[in-house]
Amino acid sequence: MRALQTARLVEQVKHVYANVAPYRKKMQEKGVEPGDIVSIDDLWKLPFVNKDDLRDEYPYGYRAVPQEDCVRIQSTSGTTGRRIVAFYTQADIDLWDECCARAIVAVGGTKEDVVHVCYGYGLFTGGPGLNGGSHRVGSLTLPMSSGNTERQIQFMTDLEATILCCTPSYAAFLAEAIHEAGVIDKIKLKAGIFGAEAWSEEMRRDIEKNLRIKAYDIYGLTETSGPGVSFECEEQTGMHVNEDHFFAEIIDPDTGEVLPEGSKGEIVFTSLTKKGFPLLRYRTRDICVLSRGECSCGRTLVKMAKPMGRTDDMLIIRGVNVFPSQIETVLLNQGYPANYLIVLDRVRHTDIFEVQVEMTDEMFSDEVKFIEKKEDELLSALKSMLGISPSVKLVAPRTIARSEGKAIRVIDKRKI
Ligand code: DLL
Repeated sequence: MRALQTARLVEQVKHVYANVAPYRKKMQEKGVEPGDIVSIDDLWKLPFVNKDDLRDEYPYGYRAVPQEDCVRIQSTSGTTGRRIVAFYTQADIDLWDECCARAIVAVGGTKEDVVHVCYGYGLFTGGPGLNGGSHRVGSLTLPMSSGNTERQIQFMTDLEATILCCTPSYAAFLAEAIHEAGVIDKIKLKAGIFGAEAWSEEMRRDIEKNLRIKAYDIYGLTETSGPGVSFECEEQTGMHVNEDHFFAEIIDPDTGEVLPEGSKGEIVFTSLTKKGFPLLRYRTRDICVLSRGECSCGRTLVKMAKPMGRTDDMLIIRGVNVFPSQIETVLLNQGYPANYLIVLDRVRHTDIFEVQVEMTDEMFSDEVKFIEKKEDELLSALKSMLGISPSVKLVAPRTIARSEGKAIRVIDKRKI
């Protein structure tokens, strides 16, 4: 593995240096040249890349091949300035499919299976990633995308889906809907592959009990390709990293120093094989631990624990990445003051997302109809910015508590 990683890294550094001007500049500033990287052990010499670097170079700065060699983009949610667009060559899609196929095989998937994918399709990587993995395995793939729960249940029962792929919160919601519809005995699912957001062991137990399946975790991010960077096996004790494609390091988020195995810190990925959008030492902002013990499944790939939080202010709500600044942008555009509070909770495994917003003195009214109209307008603006709907509550001027220090914008009561 180390020999393979070394060979791939050496080639990848040459490719990035030759084709990604902003990264070449970073290397020059650090005084490191491609010739200095002769082994995977030299990785620490390379500069980091972070979300802001990618945003600053939106959209093409980190693309490393000509446009005619790219066949696809995927993107993170967010406003234009906050969006990240990842480019894929056909070979990049193939290796991404391969990584997701490994996740399906690890939960017992074969070509006999019917894989029901209700991650979103489109710019989000969840649907396309698991869809490609399922094709690669040769399973019958149901490209359901998200929403329309009644139709999901109908296809799941009629086509006898055996593997479910969606966010853990949607799995919990589906389980409830299936019980309410009284069709649990018609469900043939045996496993679920759930990721894109944090979920607890308690949530795993509930989903397993309610859907009568084994529930497995999967991790990834748009910047590295999407789901399939790491995946859980039958042991269910952390996710094996596909480290022949994505090399993982744990660093101290304050100093950038690489930490020894078993330490808690920020997980950083280097893409060893992708050519369209090959990021070296990408800082994910996810807090994590890596471990290299023996696994009963026989895989020797390093394992990462479930992410334990983030070092930035990004929230993941119902699987969707949300930055408080996006909400602030909408409020300012709509003429509201930037006095708001995001309140998050998790009730019966579903995220509750409320945005409380102060009205100005001029817009304040005690007429219920007027307030409801304003709330609806704000809701649709927030929905189009975020891609998910919060419940919007307009409150009287000066009722949101002011802080003496850093404003408290988020109250997250979810226990994950
Ligand atoms: O969420 C890719 C994905 C799709 C992963 C489907 C798994 C399944 P992004 O939208 O770019 O990509 O969000 C990436 O989501 O940095 C983590 O903070 C978080 N995340 C992803 N998977 C997990 C997980 C997709 N299993 C960000 N547990 C990452 C906890 C996760 N957090």
